[in-house]
Parts: sequence; structure tokens; C-alpha cells
Amino acid sequence: MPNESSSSRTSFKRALPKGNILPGQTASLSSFIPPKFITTCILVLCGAGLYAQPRLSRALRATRSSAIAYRLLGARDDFGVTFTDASRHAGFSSPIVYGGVEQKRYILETNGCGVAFIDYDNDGWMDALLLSGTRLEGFAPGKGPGSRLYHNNRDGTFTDVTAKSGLNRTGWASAVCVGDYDNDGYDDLFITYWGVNALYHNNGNGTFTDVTEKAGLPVTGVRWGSGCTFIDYDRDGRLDLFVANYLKFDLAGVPEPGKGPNCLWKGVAVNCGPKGLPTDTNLLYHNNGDGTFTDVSGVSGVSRVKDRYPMTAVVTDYNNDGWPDIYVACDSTASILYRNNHDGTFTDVALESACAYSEDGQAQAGMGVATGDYNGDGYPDIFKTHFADDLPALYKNTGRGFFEDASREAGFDHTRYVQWGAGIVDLDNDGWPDIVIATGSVYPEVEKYFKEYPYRGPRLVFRNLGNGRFKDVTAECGPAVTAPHSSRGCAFGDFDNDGDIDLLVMNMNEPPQLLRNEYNSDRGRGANNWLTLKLIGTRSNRSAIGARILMESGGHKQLQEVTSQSSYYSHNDMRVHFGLGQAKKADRIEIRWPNGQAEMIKDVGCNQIAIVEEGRGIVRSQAH
Ligand SMILES: [Ca+2]
Ligand SMILES: [Ca+2]
Ligand SMILES: [Ca+2]
Ligand SMILES: [Ca+2]
Repeated sequence: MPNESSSSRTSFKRALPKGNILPGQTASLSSFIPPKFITTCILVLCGAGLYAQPRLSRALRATRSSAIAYRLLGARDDFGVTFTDASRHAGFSSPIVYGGVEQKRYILETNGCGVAFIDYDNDGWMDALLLSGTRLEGFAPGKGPGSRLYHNNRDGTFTDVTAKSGLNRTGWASAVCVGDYDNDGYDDLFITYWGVNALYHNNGNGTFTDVTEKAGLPVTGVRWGSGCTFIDYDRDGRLDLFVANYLKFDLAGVPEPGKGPNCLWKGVAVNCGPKGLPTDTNLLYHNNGDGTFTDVSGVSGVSRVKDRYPMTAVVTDYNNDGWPDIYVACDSTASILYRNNHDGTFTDVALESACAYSEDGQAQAGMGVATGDYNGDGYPDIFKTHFADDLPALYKNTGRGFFEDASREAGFDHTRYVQWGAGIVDLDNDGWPDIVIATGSVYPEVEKYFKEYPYRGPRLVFRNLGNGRFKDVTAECGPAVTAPHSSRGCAFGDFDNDGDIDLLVMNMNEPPQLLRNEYNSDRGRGANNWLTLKLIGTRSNRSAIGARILMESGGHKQLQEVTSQSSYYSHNDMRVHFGLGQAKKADRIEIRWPNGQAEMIKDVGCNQIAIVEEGRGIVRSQAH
């Protein structure tokens, strides 16, 4: 998050190489090559260009017309998506405690935490996990708030199963990531904290065991864990673990609000940071296959990246080489793209890949990250959320290992809301994934002076128009979406298995919101079809984290990857959900499993949740 001093932030120019030959080298090279050869080369290249031009525009026209055709298949022109607040009916009535209500003394109280849709008991229905913070003054022993786990009763209600579950830590939780690290068929949990992070093994009977110490993960210290993700970076079929650290936070060493150069926002005294507070480094743990992990942060090159304030971490194979990479949104500093070098090491290539800074080379307050293929070209794009007075980044993957910030051309603009959790999800099942953003300021003190920067904001919904542009349809989505809250984490998933994506939103010091998408509801099913796939790895990691699914229907392509963390510090429904428009089936589904094996499935009928097992295709369909 920026503060007053960062309004005059240093302009970071992108040090993009213009090509493989430096300007100084061009002259010396040309002096060795006969001018006639160069002229011939230029003529050949020009000829190729003239030939390529009409072919290229024909291809573009074809893509566009297929996009328009796909669009027209969508039948209705109104968005048709509204959300209702299903929280009360679900039983989510307890507030999520996170720091002071009217005033935030320290940055520790402001970042909030994530939520998860996780099917911990494998019954095919998404259960809900809500992380929690605490208060500076603390609570009486045994009275402190902690994470809460809710079991989905399949009728819109949930049962609080926290007491039985063994998820009993209290403290300042940040993020959650989910993955079956021991391949026993049950998804396990990792939760980061200011203090000691926790690895919970899912025992498969509704209980979890804190195995942090047994797994060889640190159980002492006061690092501030932020984003985390399970990732099988060496493709041995066992999930490894990446953990980011936000900054080094020591209550004794942080100035009071207003008492330092980084402690004012628009002239109002606010909590200090992150600028001015010491940075930390990130961690990578290799899974040894026996329930223990080895810290490989140094040898992997992960801890070589310094001077950042890392937040949400997402697995994505951005360059489509079959090896999972990690994108980390960083606050007020350059974001990180850890490219997997296939040999157990990573290199940060965010700068040369053009996804470190804004379009004009500014560091942004990167907090949330969504990945997905918004333009249907089969490459994963990145959407990153930022602070008020800034616009989010929509990094369009060019397919050549580079990104272009398409935020402005897509219709995103500066906003007065601080933006956190985000998803690239198809809300109306038309085959073009939409974008949702959770908002909320970090400074409750400011709205007294500036009404235009409220502490509580709406969830923002942007409809994908299928032509590279988005339209703000927030107001059409109903009062549950526009109701003001100071939100942070947000998980996306189909909790009622009716074929549309619902939302679970963390609100600071208020109950969470379960927003039910009414696109497919009792009042009549939406006009568009859908298909949901649950992937089960056999040789690959069982959660299939890192799998890449390319789906084609009616000539329209869509790509999704299975992730372990996304949005803001949160975990989405691991099943991948595709809108099919008016198409009745998916013509081709190409799955690249995390180990690298490809599998093709043809002609899969619409409106079902299909379970896919690695090497065996669709093994069954879940009734819904
Ligand atoms: Ca369940
Ligand atoms: Ca497990
Ligand atoms: Ca591994
Ligand atoms: Ca739903």
C-alpha cells in the first residue's frame, strides 16, 4: 500500500532489451558483413512482411468472426447475473476479527486475510474456511478468535465444525493455500501468520493435525508470512511449498501513526508502512516424500530476490513450457515472476517479461492476483489489484513469454477503492471470463476527512464483452454486491453445484459474505451452458495443481490452470469451471498434467461436473 510519500514515487523505467544485439554492437557487426548481403536480407524480410500481412489480417478476421459468432450464440444481451447474500442462511454470522475497528495503529492490523473453498471431506461439495486475525490488546486465554471451518450441508446451510477439526491456532493469519502434499487423497492446508506458519494434515475423518514441526517447517521466529502456494516445481509428483514474507515487522520498532515520513495519507495520520519498514526474503521448501520438507530457498534462487513487499502468490505456467512458474504480487515494489529453470532453480524475469511494473514503469501496490485466459487465445493472463487512485493491471500474455498491460484498452480506469481479492471467472457462462474485485480501504481514519475514500467499498463486477474489453456491471448485480464492506480475501467457486460461480468474501471485523450467483437458480436456469471438471492426479500430484486445461467448443478456445492460491491470500474451488455459451458440448479438452503428460478427451456433454482421473479420462459425473 502506498502512502503520501509514494505519491511522488520514483519512476522505474523498464530496462527492456531492444533485441539481442546492443546498439553499440550493431555497427561493429555490420562492418564484417557485405552491404549487398544486408540489402538482400532486407528485401527478403520486406517480401515476407508483404506476404505475411494479408495472411495475418485474414487470421485476425477469422478469430474475430469466430469470437462474434460465439458471442451471438450467447442468445441474450443482458448480463443476467445477480448475486444474493446467502451468508445468514449459511450460518456465517460471526465477524472476522482483524485489528482495530475505528483506528489502525499498525500495518499489521490492515492487510486482513484470506478465505477458502475447500472440499475437505471429498463429498463433492465445497466447504468453507475463514481465516482470522486478532487484536493488539489480545484476548483472554482460550477466548481468542481463530480460523473457522464450515461443512457444506448441501442445502445452502453450513455447520461450524471448527471445534472438532483441530484447526485451533489463534493469531494474525494472512494467507491459505491448499494441496494434497502427501497424496493420500485429502487436501491439506497451509496457513501463514505473523509469527509461525502452520501446516495442517487432513486426516480424512474431518480432523486435521498440526504437523508443522514434524514436517520440518520452522516453529520459531516472528517472520510475517504472506502469500503461499503449493507447487510441484520439480515435477516428481509431490507438492513442494512456496512461502512469501511481506516484511520484517517488529511492534517495538514501528513508529506510531503520523510519526514518520511514511505515516500520512492525504495529510491524515495513518499507520506507517510498508515503505520505511525492512524487507524480508521468500522461502521454498522441497517435499522429501516422507512427510518432511527441506528448505531450498537459497539453492533454488528464490531468496535471491530482495527488497520487495511480496503478497499473493500464484502458480502459472506463463511461458507454456510445461514447468510451473510463480507470480508474486508485490506491494509498492516490482512484482516477481519466478521462472522455473527446469533444474530446481528459479530466476525472477518479471522485469524483462513486462509484468513487474505499470504500463508507464511505476511500481504499484500489488496485492491480489487472478490468472486466467480473458481473451481466449490459450495463454494465461494475469490480473493484479492495486491501491486507490491507481488502476489494476491486466497483463495480457502475448504467447511469447512477454506480457502487455492491456488494462486501459480493456476499459479499466483509476478507482477510489483499494482493491484486493480478484478472479477471472465466467459468471454468465458465455465462454468469456469476467472479472470480480473485492475492495476496502486500509485507513478507517480517512473517510472522516475525505468522503470520496470510504473505508468500506463495493465488490466490483466487470463483464467480458468478448472483444478485449470489459464493462462495469456492478450496479446490475444487485445490492448484495454494492453493499459497503471493507473486504480483503475472496474465493471463487460453485458452492451449491448449480453450474455458476459463487463468491465467498472476507470482510474486516464483520461477518463474511457468501454471495450466491443467481444465474442458474430455482427461478429458471440461465440460457448458457457450462462444464465443470475436477482433476485427480495419479502419477502427478493428486490435487493436480499446475495442470493446464485447454478446452475448445464451437471453435472457441479457453484455458485454465489448477492453482493452490489466488485472488488475495485465498483459495478457490479447485474444480475448473467453463462457460460454454449455447454449445451443447466441449469438442476437445486437452489436459497437460503437472508431470508433463498430455491427455485428450473429446465430446464432453454440457451442464455436468465431470471427474477426470489422470490417464483414465472421465471416470464419472457428479449429480448436481
Ligand atoms: Ca465437502
Ligand atoms: Ca493429504
Ligand atoms: Ca516436487
Ligand atoms: Ca453456484
